Amino acid sequence: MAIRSAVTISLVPEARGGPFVFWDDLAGACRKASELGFDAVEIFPPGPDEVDPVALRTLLAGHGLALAAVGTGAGWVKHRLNLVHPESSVRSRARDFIRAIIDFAGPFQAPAIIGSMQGRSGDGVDAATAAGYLADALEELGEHAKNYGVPLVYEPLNRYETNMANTVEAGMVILRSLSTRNVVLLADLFHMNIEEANLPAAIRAGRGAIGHVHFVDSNRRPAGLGHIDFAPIVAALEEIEYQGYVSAEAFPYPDPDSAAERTMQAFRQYFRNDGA
Ligand SMILES: [Mn+2]
Repeated sequence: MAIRSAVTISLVPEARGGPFVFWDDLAGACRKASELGFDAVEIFPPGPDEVDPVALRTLLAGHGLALAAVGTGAGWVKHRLNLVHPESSVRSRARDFIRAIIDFAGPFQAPAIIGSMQGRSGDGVDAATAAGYLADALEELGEHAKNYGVPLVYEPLNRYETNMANTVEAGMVILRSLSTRNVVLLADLFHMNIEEANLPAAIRAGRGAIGHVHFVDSNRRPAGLGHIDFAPIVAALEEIEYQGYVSAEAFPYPDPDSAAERTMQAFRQYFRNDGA
């Protein structure tokens, strides 16, 4: 199994302005992704019940695409839910939302991603309490994902978006504290560019823990349109025998089709498995 390419599609109007390559039109985005040679799409849905799984299966099969992963961030963006909220009813609804996304994505052999739904400590929850809430949720949801033979993906974010885990190492500390072994990390090169001292070293240290990659440049534009030096990062991913997706979670800069094309150019340039 080689490293595979994916591209993001947002179906959440409230996320407009966010780092997603394609927007709103699932069928059109799948057609374009397939034309450009992507292996898969990563979907950011408004909720677990808002994409018809039968229609999605037909669409993916028709375009020869896999589902790389499904984001859960609409729970935060649309409903202001998160896993470390001071109110237990909100935490519980956050878990329900993510569990339902796992149930949607699982039959496609796709993992759910916890990014913004991790919330942050402060505002009524101290750091230790929040860490406990997050760990409990990862235990339960990670075990739930096992029902589908997929991991649960946890994403460290930069300091402006969370204080739960900002680096691969901080993410690994959380993973090591869990009894479930079914949670993996998302290495998002945009967040890492802000937080890591050395991106290739952080990836090498994440061997065995990194299960998904957001392939994006320093300014959150498509790979190649910022100042990240990708060659040593790709070498580190190959060195740790990373076998997941590199998924373009980037601004649709200068427009969605061009962003997808630039990403595919970069993918072909850097990853050996795509006929470059
Ligand atoms: Mn990301």
